[in-house]
Amino acid sequence: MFAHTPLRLRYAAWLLATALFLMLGSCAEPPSQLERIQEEGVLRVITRNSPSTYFQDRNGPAGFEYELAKRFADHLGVKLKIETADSIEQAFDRLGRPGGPHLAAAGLIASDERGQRVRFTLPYLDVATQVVYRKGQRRPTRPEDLVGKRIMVLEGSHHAAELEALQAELPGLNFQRSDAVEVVDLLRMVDEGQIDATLVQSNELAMNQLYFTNIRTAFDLEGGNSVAWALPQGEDDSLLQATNAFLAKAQENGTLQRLRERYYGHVDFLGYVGAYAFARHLQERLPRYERTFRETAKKYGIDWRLLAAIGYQESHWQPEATSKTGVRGLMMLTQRTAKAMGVTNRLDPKQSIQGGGKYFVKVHEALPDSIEEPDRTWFALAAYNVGAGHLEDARRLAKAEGLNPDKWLDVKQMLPRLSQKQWYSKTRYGYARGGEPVHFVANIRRYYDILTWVTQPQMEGTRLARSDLHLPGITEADLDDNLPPL
Ligand code: BLG
Repeated sequence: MFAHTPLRLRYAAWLLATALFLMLGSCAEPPSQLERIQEEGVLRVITRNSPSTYFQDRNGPAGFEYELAKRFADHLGVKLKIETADSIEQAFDRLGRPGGPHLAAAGLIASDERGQRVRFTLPYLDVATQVVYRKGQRRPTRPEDLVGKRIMVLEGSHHAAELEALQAELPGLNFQRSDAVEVVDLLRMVDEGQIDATLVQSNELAMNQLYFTNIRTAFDLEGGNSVAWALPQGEDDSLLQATNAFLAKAQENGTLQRLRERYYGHVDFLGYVGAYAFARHLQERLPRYERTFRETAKKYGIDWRLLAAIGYQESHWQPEATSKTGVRGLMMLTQRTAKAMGVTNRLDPKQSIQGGGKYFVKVHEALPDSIEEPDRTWFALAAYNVGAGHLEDARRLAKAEGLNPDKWLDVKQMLPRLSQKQWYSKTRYGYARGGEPVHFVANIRRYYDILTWVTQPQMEGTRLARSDLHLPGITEADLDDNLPPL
């Protein structure tokens, strides 16, 4: 039909269309910040290089803030570009600059005061401010008890603001601010007695407790705090809305819960006493065996921290350990396994670690090819503990139930059946304490995570400096004494 329309008219129609298009184009809003980010394909996030935010672990970049930001970038379909700030102040400063980061994900407390400078997203973590002091000192129980103490906090931190607020009521209260230290330095200073107290966020304390044996919690300051991301001030709220929608979803679908559990769950897992015991064992025991763990792991091409985690689960790194069933040594070898691995003395820690490493690799290699990593590692751990035969029985039970015999999540549900007559009577290898490998694997995974965490490169200095300390007169028996309750 259009073909029969006179050319003049067609031309007029085209002109009209073009004019309309141009008009619409000139009236159209400029792209929003969110659209620009998506167009550019990069989300720039500023954070701090610290245990509770961003650090390198065995698989590359990690940290609560990093992982959450990475998920947000993935959600937007863009790349994540991380920059790190040397101080909290610097993070705030750079945030406002042209071409600066789009948001700060740096464990920031969303205080009213800071709310004047930045726009905070929905909170994603509730924390308390905890006052910590050195074990053996009189425990402060309320703000008044801090008068006359040597206290230091980070410059520009919310804790500095909290102390200033307290000063209004307690004029005798003094404290120092420093921008030359990190939270871990403050904790070390309390641990070593250079200062009497500091203030930390409960999540940061949870992560750092594993290094410091002398740190104790005095009390929590009143009123909880929320941690949130910060965006620069501005009219355009497209990014803020996208961020809040993302955070709300992460809360709803359990992502936030999983991240909290992964990064701050160590202390819940170990318990407070267990966390201090672990810190002591890390200082006093691990250095004696670390070289053997490293050398053995290197020989077999595995991560030394996995071997060390097996050793911690088996004996808490004690070479003379003996189980109720007569299995012995740091890596808890049965007599038969020890013999097969060429171990002549199970109580010799070096032999035990080498034999344990060799055995782990042997059972790992012997697993069916259909089992892939990381499950393959969990299966190998289970075989280390319960034997390959019983593990095979559990895999057969899984298959019969329509579950996947190559997935640890499925097979671990079947293992406990090996101790129930109705099930084990029909298996090839019969009865086994099937619940044990389930706990065994779960604990080792957790210890492996903890060890990865405490041996990450930027914390290595802390750990090594401390383990080099010569503590005269400390015996194994002292280490096993019940630790005093907090
Ligand atoms: C493991 C052996 C496996 C053996 C299984 O027992 O010992 N692993 C090692 O020696 C490293 O070789 O498998 S089999 O050879 O195929 O039969 C089954 O016999 C050791 C386990 C036993 C367990 N700890 C390493 O994980 C143990 O001591 N359990 C008892 C704990 S308690 O005393 O009741 O608390």
